[in-house]
Amino acid sequence: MEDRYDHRAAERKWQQQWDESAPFRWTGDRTKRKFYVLEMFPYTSGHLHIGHARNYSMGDTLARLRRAQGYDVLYPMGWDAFGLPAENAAIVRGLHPREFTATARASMKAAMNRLGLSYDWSLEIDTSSAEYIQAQQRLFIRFFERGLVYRDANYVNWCPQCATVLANEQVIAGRCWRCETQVVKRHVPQWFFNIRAYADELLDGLDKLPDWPESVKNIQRSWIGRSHGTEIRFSDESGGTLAVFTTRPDTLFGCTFLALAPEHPWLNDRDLAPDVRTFRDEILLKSTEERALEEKRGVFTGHYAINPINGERVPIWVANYVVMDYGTGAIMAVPAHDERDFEFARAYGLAVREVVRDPSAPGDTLDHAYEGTGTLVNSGPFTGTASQVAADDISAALERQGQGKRTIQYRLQNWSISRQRYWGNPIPIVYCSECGAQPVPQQELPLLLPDAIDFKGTGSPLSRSAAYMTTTCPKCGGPAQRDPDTMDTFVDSSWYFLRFPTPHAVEPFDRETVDRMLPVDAYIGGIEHATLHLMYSRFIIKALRDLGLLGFDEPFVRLYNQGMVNDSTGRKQSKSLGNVVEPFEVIEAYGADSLRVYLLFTTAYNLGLNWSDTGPKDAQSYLNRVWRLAHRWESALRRNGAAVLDPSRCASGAAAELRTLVHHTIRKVTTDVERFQFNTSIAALMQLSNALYAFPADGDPAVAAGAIRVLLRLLAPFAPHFTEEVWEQTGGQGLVVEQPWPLVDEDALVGAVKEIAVQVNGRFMATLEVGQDANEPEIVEAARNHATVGQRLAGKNVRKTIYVPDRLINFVVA
Ligand code: ANZ
Ligand code: ZN
Repeated sequence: MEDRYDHRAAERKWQQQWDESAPFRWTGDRTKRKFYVLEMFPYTSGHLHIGHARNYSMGDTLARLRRAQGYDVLYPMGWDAFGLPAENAAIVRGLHPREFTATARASMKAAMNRLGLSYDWSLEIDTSSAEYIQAQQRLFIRFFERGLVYRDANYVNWCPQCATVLANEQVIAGRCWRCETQVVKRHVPQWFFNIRAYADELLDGLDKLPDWPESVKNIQRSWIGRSHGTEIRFSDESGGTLAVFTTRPDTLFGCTFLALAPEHPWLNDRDLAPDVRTFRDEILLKSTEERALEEKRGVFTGHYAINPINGERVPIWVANYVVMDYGTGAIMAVPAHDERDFEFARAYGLAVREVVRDPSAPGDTLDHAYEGTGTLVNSGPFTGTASQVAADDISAALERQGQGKRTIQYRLQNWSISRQRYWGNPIPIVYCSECGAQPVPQQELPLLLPDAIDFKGTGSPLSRSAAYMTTTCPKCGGPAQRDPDTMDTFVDSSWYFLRFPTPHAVEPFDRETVDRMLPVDAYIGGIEHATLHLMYSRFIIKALRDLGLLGFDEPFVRLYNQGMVNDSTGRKQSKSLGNVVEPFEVIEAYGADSLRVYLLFTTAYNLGLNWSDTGPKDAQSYLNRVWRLAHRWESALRRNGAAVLDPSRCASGAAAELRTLVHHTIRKVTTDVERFQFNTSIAALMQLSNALYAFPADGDPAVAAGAIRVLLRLLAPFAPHFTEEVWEQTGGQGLVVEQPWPLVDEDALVGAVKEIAVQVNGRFMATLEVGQDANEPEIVEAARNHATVGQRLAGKNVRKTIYVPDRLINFVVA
């Protein structure tokens, strides 16, 4: 064996070999248990950054473990290729987006290969390919036929810089998620996915995802924003009606005015005084966020409505704090009990009438709104009733009169998917003046983008291509126009994980295969996708299930949000700060395996990692230590080619101790990788390496060799090139990846210790070392006697003790 490990030569050699022999092919072997590992596929930006490297190292390590354990592993990669990066590059550099995408894809793929990632590249997909376009258009048409996608003219979020519509999820603090330009409202015809039809299931389904981070589930919960209340119909003087949504029907007698959002359609049907029109037009230009930052402003429309509970006449105002996309876009204002209404009423001298008495401050002079509950006052027949009871009684009374109904409101809006951009999947719909919107016939799919396009001007670039736009109606054969828009790229990413098993099929996916391979067992990606991608994907799966196209409810059973890789001082990496670490340079200097080990060893996967320039070097030193170990025992290794340790040679002394540690390490690495605790698995491997260094020089060489082989096998998912090279240079049998995963021999652990995590009320308190054969009562006893735990439990009543064998013990105290 050579004296030193040459990472450049070894990595080149093994990558080439993997390329040729394709050992990572998904077999689809139905006799095995399936396992689907997936990282959120990247935009084809052209740059693979160090955060990607960390993310993909995690998925790869898990995929390698699962394969070795005998699972049928699906671990694919693809490209979220449509979208603005390519289109903007095209505009700025005069490149066609297709050329930009092809180059970007090639360089990112090369970088992935240099990291040694074990994707099955035969399953690669590209959302901008004709195959994918075709498949998605088929899906779109199925949704269209079932009314799950519909067209409507609506006020939408508009980014003046990107000249496109944005979904609510793409507006961050009032700004475009991409270019940070202030978003405004525009009235445009749009296609919408009816995601609201699934609001309840999307919300309630979160409770059935125990292996999702609580933070993501909470973001989704508040994004869906389910609210129980009453819709109350006020009539206006011209015989029309105005419905308001309130969560406090008990305050109806305190309503002193109505307020409408500037977008409210009621305003379209009236003659408005000039000052009303001016105010309205001014506010319409502002984003919701901008409006919220302003002081509360409004204007009286000159019209009145009738309060259905007492016949009172109340003025109708337009106000900047009422938003169109919640409830009905109109509110009954109750200044005495709503802080916003109070502020508004004070500013314009509108009446404030107390109807709920604050039990803690009777006789209050109303210098603020009281938003709590209490006993009703000034409320006709309901006076003296408790507010919760009154809420029910008033709603019931309104329902009897046909002037109200109890409803549920959601913050979640339907998903607008029309984008006035070129580089996206064309919407396969044709407009005929006779027949209306008609889907493009199946045999004409895919509807592809025209190659030649004019990016100058506003609106959709496709609308300027006469050759593209002009067509005939599939129904009557008359002249017709195409839809000038393309689909939001989040449509592409909302179902791509169904496509991998059959990347070239005509049908979007194969039901039998996806029913077997999905849900994804481990999905890895950033928390920034909590509301966009992760909500859309859940919706699409539920909709496809209801269309009878697949048979499961959720796309991803386990979700892992990896932490960010920051610079050494904890700042976010950015071009402008000049602190970006290039994976290529690190790989060149220290090797891909050193980078992988460093990225996984340094901290827990979900924590931020502050880059350290010496980190990859330290990881390299560790690998070199393992190399020297193999060098020292080379001749023994040559006689012992497999990862097995013969128990009959380990009866006592150093050999017995080493055998115990080996099996302890197998267990630790196996369970820790399964739980995404890569850092502690690597720590265990280091510990085993140290023990091997301490193994006596005159000890049994067969024992040392067997232990080193196990070490190499366990290290292989983290450092795949390195371990193959050691294996080969020491005459190992076959390839490391072909070796089965070592099994724990429980006999070896008798007398050894195992680690149990101790929690109190679910909070980690201590790690307990107990004998391998300790039973539950002994462990409970030991945990109670642990200093920290004992202190925490002192004088407390333990209501429940939860024991998860070999893992943890949790005391629930009052
Ligand atoms: C009268 C009232 C009286 C209200 C009171 C509150 C307190 P959540 O909990 O978020 O569902 N509201 C309804 N639609 C609105 C819109 N489009 N724009 C701005 N505000 C709107 O909030 C529901 C409450 O928010 C509703 O109940 C309504 O004000 C307001 F003492 O109605 B309430
Ligand atoms: Zn027609």
